[in-house]
Amino acid sequence: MIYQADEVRARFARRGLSFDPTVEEIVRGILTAVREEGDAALDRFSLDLDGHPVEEVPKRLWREAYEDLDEELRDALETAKERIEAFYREEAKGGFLKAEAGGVLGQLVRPLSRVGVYVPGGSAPLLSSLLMSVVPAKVAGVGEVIVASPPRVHPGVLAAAWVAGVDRLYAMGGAQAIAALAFGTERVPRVDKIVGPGNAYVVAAKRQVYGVVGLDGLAGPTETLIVADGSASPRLLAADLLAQAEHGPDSEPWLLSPDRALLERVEAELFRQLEGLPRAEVAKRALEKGGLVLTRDLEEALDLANLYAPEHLCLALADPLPWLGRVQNAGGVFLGEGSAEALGDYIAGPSHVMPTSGTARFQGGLALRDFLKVIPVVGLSEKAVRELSAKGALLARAEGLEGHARALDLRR
Ligand code: HSO
Ligand code: ZN
Repeated sequence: MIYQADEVRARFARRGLSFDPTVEEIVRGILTAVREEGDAALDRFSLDLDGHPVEEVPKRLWREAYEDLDEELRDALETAKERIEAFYREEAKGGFLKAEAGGVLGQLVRPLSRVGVYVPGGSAPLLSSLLMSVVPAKVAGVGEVIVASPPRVHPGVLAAAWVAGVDRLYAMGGAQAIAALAFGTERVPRVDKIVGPGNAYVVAAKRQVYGVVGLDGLAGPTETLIVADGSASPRLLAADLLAQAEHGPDSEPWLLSPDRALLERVEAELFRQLEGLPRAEVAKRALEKGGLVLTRDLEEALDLANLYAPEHLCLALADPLPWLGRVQNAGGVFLGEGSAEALGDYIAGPSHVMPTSGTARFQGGLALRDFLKVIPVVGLSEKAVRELSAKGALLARAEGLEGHARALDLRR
């Protein structure tokens, strides 16, 4: 089914995370119990919901999982890790201290002390998600990175923990894992920030603990929007849409193009390639969530893409670079049909943890600065103190805050 641009515009403009009141309520109960009872509640929920008590998985087992991997997979994991690391090393992390009339003004940049990374269990063991959150945290200089992943933790995830240099790993999942990381329990140390995607319960829990801890963002189902011109290969486009679609029935693959013949060929390719895809059932449902959209021209396609604010924006264009200037809202941009989103998922370099559900309107993909905080520094000269205090006191009195004004009057 090929939509006209006007048929999707209102839907693109309206979208956003939704919150299920039932999930919110269940999660609230779990968070309160873990906060009040610690490990006892954590184990109770873990047994009830995941069939296992929470346990810390010792490093020895990560190393064994790593050594048990076949050599090629081990090499791929190492390459992915090295590329992510090299990418984030490029992100400047220096603060500054600048002299100002006998004093200084500046910014200190400090890594967070302890970060919790949630790695979902679910239908596919996302070992790449571990690398994509842990490696940037490590490059930023985070003191301790603690991973939570639902039991039984997949050996691939353990091996990735070994490669990435995780500090501690707990077999725990769901809202109870988020609670343990946010509040701390007897066994699980409290973290400063929680990052990583998860299911609806994890997302609800993250939202509810925000403020107690920092967050990278709230992830909804994953999505890809491709803008293509007539130069793009229908086979590659269909394959990329299906790679997106196989994630889950709610993930959204979109293709926007002014070229009707291309859309028709992609539609035919989709049916062909669906056959024989192991996750075809899931992919079919996702394809209904997204769609193919005929636009007037590429400008309209880019405007719609900005309105949608996709997690992944793929520009399958003969000459994509000039269009980059038109990109306003996207979690990550993939230039040209060679730079497949699936390469970004695993090995290109930037973290695949990117904003979904339209949150790319206000944030980009996971970056080094998500693991850093900026601390302003004020060290004024005596002269500046005298001069600024008079004006400061004036502003304080305009606010009716006499105590502030007097503190400054004493320095005039
Ligand atoms: N495309 C997913 C990440 C992923 N894909 C992991 C495969 N493994 C969300 O960006
Ligand atoms: Zn993916």
